[in-house]
Amino acid sequence: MFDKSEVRTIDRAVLVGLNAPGLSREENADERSLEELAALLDTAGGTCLATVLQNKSTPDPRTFIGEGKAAEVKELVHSLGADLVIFDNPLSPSQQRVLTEELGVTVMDRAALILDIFAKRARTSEGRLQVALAQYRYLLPRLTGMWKHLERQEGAIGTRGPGETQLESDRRHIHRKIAKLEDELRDVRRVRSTQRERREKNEVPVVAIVGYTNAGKSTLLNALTGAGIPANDRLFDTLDTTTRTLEISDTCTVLISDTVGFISKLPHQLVDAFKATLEELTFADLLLHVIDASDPCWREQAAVVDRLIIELGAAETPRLEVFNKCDKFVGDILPHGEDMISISAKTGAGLDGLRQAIGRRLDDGAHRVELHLPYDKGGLLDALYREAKVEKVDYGDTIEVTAVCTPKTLGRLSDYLAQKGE
Ligand SMILES: Nc1nc2c(ncn2[C@@H]2O[C@H](COP(=O)(O)OP(=O)(O)OP(=O)(O)O)[C@@H](O)[C@H]2O)c(=O)[nH]1
Ligand SMILES: [Mg+2]
Repeated sequence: MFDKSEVRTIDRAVLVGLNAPGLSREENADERSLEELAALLDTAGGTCLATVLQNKSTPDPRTFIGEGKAAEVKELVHSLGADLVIFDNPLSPSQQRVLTEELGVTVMDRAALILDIFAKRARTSEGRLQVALAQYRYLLPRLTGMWKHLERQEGAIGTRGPGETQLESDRRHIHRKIAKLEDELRDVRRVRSTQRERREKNEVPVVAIVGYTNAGKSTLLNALTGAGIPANDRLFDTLDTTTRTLEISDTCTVLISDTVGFISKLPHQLVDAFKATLEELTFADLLLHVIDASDPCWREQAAVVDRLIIELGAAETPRLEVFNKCDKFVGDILPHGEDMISISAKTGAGLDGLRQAIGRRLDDGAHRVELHLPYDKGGLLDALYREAKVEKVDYGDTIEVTAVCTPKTLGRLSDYLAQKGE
């Protein structure tokens, strides 16, 4: 069923947006958001033939853009030979149905296009599960419309005709599918939580890289760790989380993860379905919010990311704002201040500063020290194994231990210090 909704490589589309003061920022469209929609279409393999931006005080409940404008779009579709119309704003299932009928070609909204891109990009089984779940959730309220459309064609009016029966069984089928996918994702989550427990036990701090799509998250992880993740100039290049270790100093190592990118009007079905992946954010010790400083819309993009971080329950997590692509920045001064840092993941500029900034937030001031413990104080060695990272133990005249300790542990052992580390 989903194959049909996929954007095929030959798809030639007219993009339509409605700018209405009554709509919320997330629901509204303007020239910039239409440009972004064209980039999304390009990512999906389609071609943009024309864009139409309608200004109207409030959306039309039936046709969204109004009867007159709908007729104009129909005309345009016809003259350009388009086979698809994509709305930048979210359409209700009934508006989508009406518009499909009136325009005579497939009509979808931005959410459906994003779902399509995710479906194409998903590589791992987890990614596929998440996307399938989001697609079914998106489809469910739209089923009615699909069958009503058929009923009318077949002339079956009123009573529970074949279409309605089909609708019921389809709905049950999809509910079953959703339940099954949720089960499978729960299993994935269980694996994740064991991994997390292991990390917590090891007390390795976790850093999550978040940000708008195409901001340079994967490029940054590659630059810091040589992770070798593909980083292409297209939207939603990364859908799977990659985690690597990063040495901040010789006593501080962190785990750092690349995550899926955010975008304005990200379908909430996707956010829900990707919660397992995005949970990385909620248990991270530090978020690196990567912002493309060379994009004139970086403020809006950063605001979208901020809102999603709150929605995902990570509002309290400490955050560094990382202004990336400063090699391409054209303004006067880069944003600066506490918790802000400018870098270029591409040229490497500012990466040392970023490492230090991460270190300042996560390094608990641990030191590598050598301790000489008398044999009758063997209990201290047990304490060290519990509280510190013991690297080496030699049994000579005393128990000679090399360990990385926090200042607190060190305070109790200062009598036995042989020689201070760095
Ligand atoms: N000029 C410049 N380009 C950069 C920089 N960092 C990343 N890029 C480019 O920006 C594009 C996107 O980079 P990615 O690292 O894939 O971005 P991402 O945030 O991982 O994107 P998604 O995975 O799609 O969400 C690529 O073409 C990178 O080469 C930078 O510092 N300067
Ligand atoms: Mg990426």
